[in-house]
This record gives sequence, C-alpha cells and structure tokens, in this order.
Amino acid sequence: MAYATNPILTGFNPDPSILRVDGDYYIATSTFEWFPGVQIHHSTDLIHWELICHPLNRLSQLNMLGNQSSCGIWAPCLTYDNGTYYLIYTDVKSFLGMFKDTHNYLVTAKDIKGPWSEPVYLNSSGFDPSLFHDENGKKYLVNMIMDHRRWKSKFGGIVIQEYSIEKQCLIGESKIIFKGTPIGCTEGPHIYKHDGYYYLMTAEGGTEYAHAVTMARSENLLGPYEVDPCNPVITALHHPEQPIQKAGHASITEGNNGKWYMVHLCGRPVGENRMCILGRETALEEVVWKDGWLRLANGGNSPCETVEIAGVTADSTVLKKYLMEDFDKDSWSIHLQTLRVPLEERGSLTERPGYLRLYGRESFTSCFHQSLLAHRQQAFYCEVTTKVDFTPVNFQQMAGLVYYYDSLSYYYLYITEDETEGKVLSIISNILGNGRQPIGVGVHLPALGEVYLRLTTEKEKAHFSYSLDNKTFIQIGETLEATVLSDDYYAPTGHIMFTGAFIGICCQDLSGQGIFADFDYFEYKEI
Ligand code: 6LW
Repeated sequence: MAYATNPILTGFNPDPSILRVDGDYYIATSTFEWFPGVQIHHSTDLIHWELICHPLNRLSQLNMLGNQSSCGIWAPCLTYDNGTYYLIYTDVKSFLGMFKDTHNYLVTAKDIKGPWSEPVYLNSSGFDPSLFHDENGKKYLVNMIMDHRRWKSKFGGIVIQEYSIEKQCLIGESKIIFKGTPIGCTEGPHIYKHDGYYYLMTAEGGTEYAHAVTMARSENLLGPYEVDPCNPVITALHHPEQPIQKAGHASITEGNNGKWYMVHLCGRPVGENRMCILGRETALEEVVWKDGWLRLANGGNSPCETVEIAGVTADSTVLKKYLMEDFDKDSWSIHLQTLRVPLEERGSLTERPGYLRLYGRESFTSCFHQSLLAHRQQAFYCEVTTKVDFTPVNFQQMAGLVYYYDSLSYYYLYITEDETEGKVLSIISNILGNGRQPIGVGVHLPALGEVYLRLTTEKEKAHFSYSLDNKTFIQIGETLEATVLSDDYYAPTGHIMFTGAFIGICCQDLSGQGIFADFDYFEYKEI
C-alpha cells in the first residue's frame, strides 16, 4: 500500500490546478510577485512531486515591475487538449482597496517544459480564470467577476465566454452562469464534463479558515446550475483541531488507477494564533462520483492527512528537501526566485566564477529593482546558510540573509559599514512596516574576509547566527517570532495577503554607488 502525505506540495503553493497527460501528473500553482511565474510540479504516483518548470520566464510573458506585494500571479489553470498544453493566468497589478486590476492571459506549449508561447490577452473582468475544452471542440473561459460597487458583493459571480483559437481572443457574448451559494466569496471556477453533466467547481468561503469547495451541475454548459444538495464537497471549517486547514480552491483529475483525485489549497496553522508560516500549500484527496455528485472517498467532507493511492507500490517516504546552490554553473537552481522581474544586470555568475555577485540596488520597500534571490520556506524546521564577501563603504550599503514575507515584513541579518564602528553585522526587524533595529549598531566584523550567515527556523520561532570559520556559529540577536511572516498576521489589518515566507540573499546600495556582494553558496536544509 502506498500513500501520499498532506500537503503534497509543501510551502507556498496555493490554488492548485492538476492535469494528467499520458500517465504523468502536473500541478500548476500561484507564484504572486515571485519571478519566474507559475510553479509546475510533476509526479507519476501522486506521492512524490518534483518542481520541473516555471512557464513564465520572460518579461514579454510576465513583467511585474511595480506590482504590489501579494499581486502578480494568482491561480493559474493548466489544461491539455489535442497535443497542446494551455496555461491561463492572471497578472494582478493591484488589489488593495475597492478595485482590483486583474489581467488574464493564455500561453501554450507543445511540451510542458516549454518553450511556452507569448501571451494572448483575454480580459480583465476578474481573477481565477479557467479554460474548459468542450467535447464539440469549442473552448470557453470562465472567471469570477470582480464587482467594486459597495452595495454589491465583490464576488459578482462566475462568467463564461467562448475563446477562439483561430482569432486568439474571446468571442461572442459573456454570460454569468453562477452567482454562488450562501457560503459566498465565489471564485476559483473550473468546469468538468462527466456522465453527461457539466460540473462547475468553485472555491467559496474565502481563502482562510472558512474556505470550501462548492459543486454545481447542469445539463447545459450555460446553465442553469443546481448546487450539490450536500454542499460543500470539502471544508475544514468545522474541524479546527485538524492539522490541515483552509481546504478550498480545488481541481480534480482521474488517476492512472481509474480513481479520481482532488488537489486543494490548504494551510497548516501553528501557535495559539493559528498562523500559517508556510503560506497556503497543496493537499490531495481521493474523491468518488456518487449519485451524480462528487464526494470525498473518506465519506466526510473534511481533509485527510494521508491518502492511500491504490495501484501504486512506490515507497511513500518523502525526503526532507535539501539544496546546495554553489553558483558554479551558468544558472542557479529552479528553487530560487527573484522579486517581480529577473535579476538581469543586478546579478552575475561570471564576474567572479563560483560566486553570485549581487549589485546593490533598492530596499525591501521597493516594488521595482531589488537584488534578491530567495527560496520559499517549505518546512517548519530548516537551516539556511550562505557565505558572503562584502566590503561596504557606507551605512547605506547592506548585504546579507533575509527571512522575508513581503515589502513590509521581514527579518534581515546584514553587513554594513558604520562611520564610527566600521564593518558590522546587524539586524533589522520590520513587521507590518514597523521597523526596529534590535541589536543597535551590531557586532564588529573584520574589515576584509568572508562571513557565514545562517537562519534557523523552529516552527513559531527562528534565530540568526554567524561564523567566521564555518565551524562555530554564534547566535546574534533575540529569538524571532516567525508567525508574523504569514498571511494570517495581516488579517487584523483588514488586508488579506497571500504569500508564504521566503529565505534569501540580497544586497542593497541606497547610496547608488553600485557596490556588490559576492555570495559563494546558498544552502537550504530541512532539519
Ligand atoms: C486566488 C483566489 C483567492 O486567486 O486568493 O482568496 C487568490 N481567494 O481564489 C490568490 O491565491
């Protein structure tokens, strides 16, 4: 017996869109302001998953310069028809306040690993677009309609419109086919044809602890749709004691074994305030079609921690993740991402062979040109180490290791030059924009030479340490509260944010003199 353990995609991998082609499974997930855009994981057994590509790897496909935090790629939809892979995505330009600017695009490829095409613009009427390939060869785009009018629900319903491959645009009239259920917050639509019915699956309840999956069906694509009498199909709302929470925003596929599976967004809260440090992740459930409706195979409607995968004899062990990126090749690991745009001239793997040279640019507050390369945090217990050679000449020049949520919330262990104390190692703690420097000027460092910087995370807690010999690591600064680097920590502000925590290397030069820092390696180790 083989089984999958949830979440199957750990760390910030929300809004999963699953696809099976010729016995291979693929899941596309959201990447927000992180570049390149969209993560596609691959599996042959639903248990072991490998990140294989980011389809949006060119500025002509995705230019997020200036995008606010938590904007960018929301909820991609990956489908396949007649030898072509289709990826629908939204580049959200802004979302705080009354309005959201949500531009929806389509790219295609003959191979899942690309090259993916230039984008075709579709519409901007709302987010969570999804492409349905009908049996008659016609294709339809569905998305949620964003309604900014204060006397209406922001969630204006699910709209459908035909897409023409020939004309490469939406054609005909659009129509709202589903206004949602009393659960509300109707989004994340996907249409499936099964046993003569069109099934419209949506996410409802909002992406936090009331999240749920709603199913409706119709004999006609354009409706009317009747809601599942036992709705919702899945939610964790009534079981706050369970480790897998926030179950919603799902997609389904038939498995190689003839059974059906659902992947859905989930969260794993920690601490008394139930904060999901690892962001929203992806879980798997086995589902069955029963009496014309979709049901969880476990008989209930709340998520499972493990799922038996019939017909698979794979070893169910999932190894702890480990990455040693030593920057000795012409590109870095697929697991490392930049903010909003590629590093381009801000980073070099050739100026000093075996090192990544980061040229100092803008601060973490900037939504434009940051010199930062980071790995999503995918486990509660991990240790990240880098070795950096940096010789700043003023206090506006910094380089180091950052534990990052977004432009307002991060912990930064950095090297700088103090006009009185010389080269020092210091810490910035900036949470929801409230900046602190908990250790003052910082610890003196030798004027020249490399320093080892480390972050160790232990669920709700974390701490920085440093070494000059890579043998003795000395903790620097206080124990850090990790739960503040989470979507949930923003909730009291009235703003929902959407990303998880990242750990990265970076360099800033606010004096504009273009100083650089050389990073010998970046090691991410789950412990
Ligand atoms: C996603 C939508 C949502 O597009 O969050 O809260 C967005 N609901 O379904 C980003 O994950």
